[in-house]
Amino acid sequence: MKGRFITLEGSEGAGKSTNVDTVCATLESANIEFVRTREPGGTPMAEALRATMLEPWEETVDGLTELLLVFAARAQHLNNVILPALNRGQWVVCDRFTDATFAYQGYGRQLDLSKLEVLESWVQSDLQPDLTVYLDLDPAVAELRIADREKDRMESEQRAFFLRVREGYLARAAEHQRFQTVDASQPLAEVRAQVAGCIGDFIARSALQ
Ligand code: T5A
Repeated sequence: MKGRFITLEGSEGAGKSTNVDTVCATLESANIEFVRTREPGGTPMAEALRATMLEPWEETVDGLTELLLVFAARAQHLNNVILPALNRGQWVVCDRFTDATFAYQGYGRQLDLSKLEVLESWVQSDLQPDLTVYLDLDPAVAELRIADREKDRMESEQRAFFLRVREGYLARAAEHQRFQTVDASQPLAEVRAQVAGCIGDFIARSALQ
C-alpha cells in the first residue's frame, strides 16, 4: 500500500490531541507504519516559527504576517517530513494542515481566500490530504473545556473569531469529499469510537485501491 496522508482538524478544545492518539492506535492495530506530526511545526525550524506565531506579542500581529508564518513553517515541514515519509510508503498523521489556514486566517482573520489559494498551490503543488477528520464543536462548549488552560495568542481570541473559524471548517467540509465530520460534543468514548471507525473504513478502502 502506498503512503496516505491523514489530517485531524478542529478548533481549540474540540479534542484533537486526544483523538490523534486514537488515529495512531488504529493504524498500529492494522500494522501500518506511520509518522505522527503537527502543524504549525513538525521540524525544529517549523516549531520555532510556531512559537513565534503563538506568542502573545505586545505589538499588533498583522493577519498577513500570521499567514506567511504558517506557510513558511508548512514549506519546511512538507519538504523535510511529510513528502519524504509519503515517498517512503509511510502514512502521515498530521494534527492540522492547510484546512486550518483556511479556517483561521481565511475565515477567522477574514483574509482574501484567493491569496490563500495562491500560497497553497505555491507551497504544496497539488498535494492534499487523503482523509481529513474534522471534530466539530460549538465554541461556547469549547471555551468551557479549555477554561483552565493558560491561553496562547490564538486561544485568547474572542468567541466571534471562533464562530467564524467553525463556519470556515464547515464550508471546507461541505466542499471536499475527503472530510469526515465527527460531532465532538458527544462523550469522549463515543467520539473516539467514531474516529476509529473513520480510520478503519479508510484503511479498508485504501487496501482495495
Ligand atoms: N493555526 C494552525 C492557524 O491559525 N493556522 C494554521 O494553518 C494552523 C496549522 C495551534 C494554533 O495554531 C492555529 C490554530 C491553533 O490556535 P494546536 O496546538 O493544534 O494549534 O491547537 P489546539 O486546538 O489548542 O490543540 P490541542 O492539541 O490542545 O487540542 P484540543 O482540541 O484543544 O484538544 P484536547 O485533546 O487537548 O482537548 C481539550 C480538553 O477537552 C477534553 C480533553 O480531555 C481536554 O481536557 N475533551 C473532552 N471533554 C469532554 N468530551 C469530549 N468529547 C472531549 N474531548 C476532549
